[in-house]
Amino acid sequence: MSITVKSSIRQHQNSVICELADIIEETWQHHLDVSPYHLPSDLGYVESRLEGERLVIENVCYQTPEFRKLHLELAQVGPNLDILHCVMFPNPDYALPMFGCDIVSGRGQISAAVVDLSPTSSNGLPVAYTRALAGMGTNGYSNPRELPSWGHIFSDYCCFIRPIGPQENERFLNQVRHYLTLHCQQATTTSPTPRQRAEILAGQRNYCTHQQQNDKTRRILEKAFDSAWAERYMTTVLFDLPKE
Ligand code: 18B
Repeated sequence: MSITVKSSIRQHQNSVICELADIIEETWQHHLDVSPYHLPSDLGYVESRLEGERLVIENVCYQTPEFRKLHLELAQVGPNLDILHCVMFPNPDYALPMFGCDIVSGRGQISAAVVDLSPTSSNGLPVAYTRALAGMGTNGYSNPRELPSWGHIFSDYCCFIRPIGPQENERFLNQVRHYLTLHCQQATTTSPTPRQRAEILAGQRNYCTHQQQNDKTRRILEKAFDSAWAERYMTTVLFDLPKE
């Protein structure tokens, strides 16, 4: 299947976010056998008002044999705050880590750029990942940021930074491309291990319940809607727990 939809808020967003959205979709399309994934019908495109400013959310969702859900989300809060959010949720028959990425840009300056391949197994990341990610993380960036208390779910290769200038923006884009490509290549060459399903499910649940504790994300959604809506959105769209 070919992905041709270009979302309408994309052309108005921070250029690093636009570039990353293109990289993510191109990499998925090149490496994976994607088919549509249907979100609850009222949650694909969402619009609200946050303190008098417009909040627009656009979701792109797919599934593949190896991933129960691929989620790319672009959000814009008023004229000044742009957000990219992306998570790849493995099919629990596959012992794969969680790919996650978030960029938050305020008034044209990125304040937070995060990418990680986070383990779902108590043994940590598979060795093919640790080999390919050796030496990566926040190396080479001038402003690494401190992870919040729930951030122990991330791997040693987590990159959480405030990028400064075009060189660091470019470096971050290339790093995300590397993590994504590695992950897609690993996914399509990994055999399913249904006997490990319970452990993998527990690992995904642990990841999602900790991500749901991100108060900065929750606060934006609560202000634009209300706390019940924010809770539903965080637990059904952003970080839904896999069914048995
Ligand atoms: N997130 N982010 O996705 N978040 O979704 N994000 C922020 O400069 C949104 C993920 C992560 O310091 C901030 O401080 C909204 C994934 C971490 O306490 C804002 C949406 C990962 C932090 C938002 C969204 C992830 C963070 C503050 C839905 C990682 C730092 C920006 C569209 C894989 C948390 C700043 C802290 C921060 C908002 C990480 C405003 C609304 C997948 C670690």
